[in-house]
Amino acid sequence: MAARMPGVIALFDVDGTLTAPRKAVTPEMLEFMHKLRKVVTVGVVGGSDLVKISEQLGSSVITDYDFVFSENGLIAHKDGKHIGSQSLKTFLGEDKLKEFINFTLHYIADLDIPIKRGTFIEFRSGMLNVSPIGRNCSQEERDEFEKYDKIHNVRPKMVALLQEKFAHLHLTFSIGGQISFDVFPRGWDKTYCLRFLDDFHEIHFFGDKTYKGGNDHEIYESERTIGHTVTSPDDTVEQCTALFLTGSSS
Ligand code: M1P
Repeated sequence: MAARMPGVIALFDVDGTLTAPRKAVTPEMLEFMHKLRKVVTVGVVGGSDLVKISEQLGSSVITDYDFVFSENGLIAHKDGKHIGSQSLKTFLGEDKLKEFINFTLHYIADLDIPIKRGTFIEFRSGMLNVSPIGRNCSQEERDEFEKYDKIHNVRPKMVALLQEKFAHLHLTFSIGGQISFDVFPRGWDKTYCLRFLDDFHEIHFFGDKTYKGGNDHEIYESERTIGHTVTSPDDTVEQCTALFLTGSSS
């Protein structure tokens, strides 16, 4: 570990960057990350909660990486230890939360889409995850919804309405995956995790949704990071090899 680049960290989004969306990491990518970690500090920052990140990156994820930021860093782990968490419940209070949840569930109840399953709102520590089809749909149903949404804009239309209706709550709505969107207070996007990285003068961030409106946009644009847009996990490996491993004996 002593040979690692001092003050430099490579920080990765999960879906579309280290794995295919909502799929498990490949053994090849795990091996690559292991190799990379020998030359540079490595962290991951995902919009998902720790349970889903562990399903994708493995049950030992919090010790496999130097930093693991779930829910954008609203839950933070360093060297396998919990170092911070944020609570949406404390921040908004029960009344505002209830107002938002009630309205959203009514909206979904009236929504005419081909199929609905269960778990329309997932209550996480620092955010709500809202899914018009319901989170416990199958992989096939999830893929179908994503296609349907691209044509009918179910999520963008819903987000536009909620943004207007709840403007007073100063919330951010982020469409980061296939079937849902995340809702959290302004500023609690992926830049939130940067507060845990004050020891690093060079923060390389890799993500696929770096465009405006994507859930990697704010951290990609941040003055504190050097942003890299990737098109797939293979592209992540290629870009990291060129940046960190070319010329390295590891
Ligand atoms: O990591 C991106 C997103 O992954 C999931 O999205 P979906 O289930 O819609 O594909 C969710 O965990 C979401 O919170 C997260 O931002």
